[in-house]
Amino acid sequence: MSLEEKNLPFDEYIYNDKWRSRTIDIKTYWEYHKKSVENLEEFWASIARELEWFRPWEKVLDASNPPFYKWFVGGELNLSYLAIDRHVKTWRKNKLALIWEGEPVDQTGYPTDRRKFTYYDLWREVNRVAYMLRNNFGIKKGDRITLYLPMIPELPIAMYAAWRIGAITNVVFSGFSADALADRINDSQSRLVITADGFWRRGKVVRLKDIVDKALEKAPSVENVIVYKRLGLNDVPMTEGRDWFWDKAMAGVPHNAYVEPERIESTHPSYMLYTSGTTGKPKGIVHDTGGWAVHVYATMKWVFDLRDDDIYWCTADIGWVTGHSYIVLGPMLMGATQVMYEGAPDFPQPDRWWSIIERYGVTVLYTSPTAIRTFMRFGEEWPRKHDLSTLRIIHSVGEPINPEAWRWAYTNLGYQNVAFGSTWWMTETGGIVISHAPGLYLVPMKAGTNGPPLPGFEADVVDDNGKPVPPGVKGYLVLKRPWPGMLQTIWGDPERYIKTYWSRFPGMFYAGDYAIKDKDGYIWVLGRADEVIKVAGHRLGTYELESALISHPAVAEAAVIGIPDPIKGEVPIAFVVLKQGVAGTDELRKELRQHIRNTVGPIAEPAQIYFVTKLPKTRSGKIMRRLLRAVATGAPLGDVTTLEDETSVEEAKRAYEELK
Ligand code: 6R9
Repeated sequence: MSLEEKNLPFDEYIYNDKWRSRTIDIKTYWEYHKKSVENLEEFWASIARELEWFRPWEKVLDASNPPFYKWFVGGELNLSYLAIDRHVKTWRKNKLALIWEGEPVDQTGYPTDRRKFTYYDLWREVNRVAYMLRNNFGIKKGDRITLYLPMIPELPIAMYAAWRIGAITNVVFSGFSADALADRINDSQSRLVITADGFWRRGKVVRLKDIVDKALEKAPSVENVIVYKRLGLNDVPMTEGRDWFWDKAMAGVPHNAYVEPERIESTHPSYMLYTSGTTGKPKGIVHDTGGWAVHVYATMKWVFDLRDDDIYWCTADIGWVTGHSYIVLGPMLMGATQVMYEGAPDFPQPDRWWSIIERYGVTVLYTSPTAIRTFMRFGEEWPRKHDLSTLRIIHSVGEPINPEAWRWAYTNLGYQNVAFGSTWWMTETGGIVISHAPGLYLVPMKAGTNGPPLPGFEADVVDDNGKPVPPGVKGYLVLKRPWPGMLQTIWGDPERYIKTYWSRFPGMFYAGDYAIKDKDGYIWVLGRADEVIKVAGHRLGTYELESALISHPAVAEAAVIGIPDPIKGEVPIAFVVLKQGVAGTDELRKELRQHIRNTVGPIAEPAQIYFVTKLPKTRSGKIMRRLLRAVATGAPLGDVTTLEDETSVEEAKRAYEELK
């Protein structure tokens, strides 16, 4: 595929130098970039020195046992200290750190649930929670804690508290089901779960604790559950001796509790986060402490250019990596003021977000293409009702942004007067890798690109043999050097870490994405090259959906693929072979959808289910999902020489056409 085929605006440059950005041409940028990677260790060390270390590192990068790279070896630090204590010691002590707003509104549409925290407020809360975890629940360095919480301040507070004492957080997105939660608790062997009674979403109550109870039937490692009363539901089932409401859990914690931040080795894990890959169960991606902090801090400065007078808002959920790096850690490392919200973009009305931007004067917005496309559909009248002129930087993340969506947001949200980019990275990278950098040197923007790799990152696009492809030719995205925020391993499975990321192209990190490089060296990530799909920016593996379907008694076999969707980017569809004698009715379709919602989560519900009597397979029995994708998208079938039974494709076609 070439750039022209994708209809990308290859040569369209858009300059913008509002708000202090230094706009430079791409040649000058590459000179700067070259210096950063030639002197990689010194480059990263110079940034790391801007943070505060309890003990300096002895070695910036230990590359003696690749791909198990180690960063800032010998150094000691604490994320809770860097995010909070450090600011409390300065004039920022009483600066607003967090503005939170819940979903409920009064008759006039004004939010009724709002909480604001200064850095000092957070410091006091975090100390109390850390004290509770350590003294009341015996949590110590290295223990894993599973956090299954909605978007309420207690989620970041619990994370800082855990990191303060060296515990490893395992956050599970509150949209995942009981089974998905149980898998993640079991694999991480968590001793403690922190959750809430429930939360608001689009005017409905989501009962979270009920889901935890179901998960715990299958997760014996959990000794205690702490339940925050977000809603104050009075019928929450509590298991005696195991479950504690937050206020009870805090029993005996002094109001002015202080917990000395542990001196954590740079290489000690700070968090794990489960993510989907090509095959097998979701992998527990493990991140270190020091490298991650340095990577996130650098990108916070370069990409978001945060200053003390900024109001920053990242619309992601903390249950995904974007929320980890760019809500919980990043803005706090900078001593910034940020907004966090509970709810959905289109409730009570499609201007919820614009009203938030206007009411708090948001200056820097980090959001997703899927959200922008949703707003496009609602129309310009919604953003037009509000004054969004405070915005100076917008970035998107999670999937490729189509040029139309880019232009719409640039015009209707940014008034054609913002720096606006699409930041490429993934759970495994820990932080942004390819992006425009208005806080450093802004190169001309192009609608839909990711831009050049940031300084200190060597990204490239290669062919099947690992050779760089010429400009305009599609290939695989790789990273050619280790970087500070990189994953350390896969929890409990170092072999899989090597195999998944470092075996496809020896010596290079394989991202699993298709990409194109243009003649300026800008990278345009096109989408996944494997069985991962991005549904409204949420990363799912088709394998998880297939396993879920097969676990239903009516199903013999299943193949799931992602197909393009105008709003969500991609949606899953399923081809299902039923067991002998089972009739493929609409009733059963409904039941299977519900079954996926229960076993994976509502975000994974297939857009359509097609019943067939066989799946297209190779002679060796592998499902050829590529052919199913061709059937659903009308693309040419391509090479079918390995296909065992051609009628399987015909049948899939018929099933597809029938439900069109
Ligand atoms: C941060 C995050 C990673 C996958 C990644 C790629 C896609 C993310 C993108 C993008 C094009 C962007 N992706 N950002 N594609 N342009 N700006 O999303 O992490 O959930 O692990 O997903 O998302 O396909 O490989 P994660």
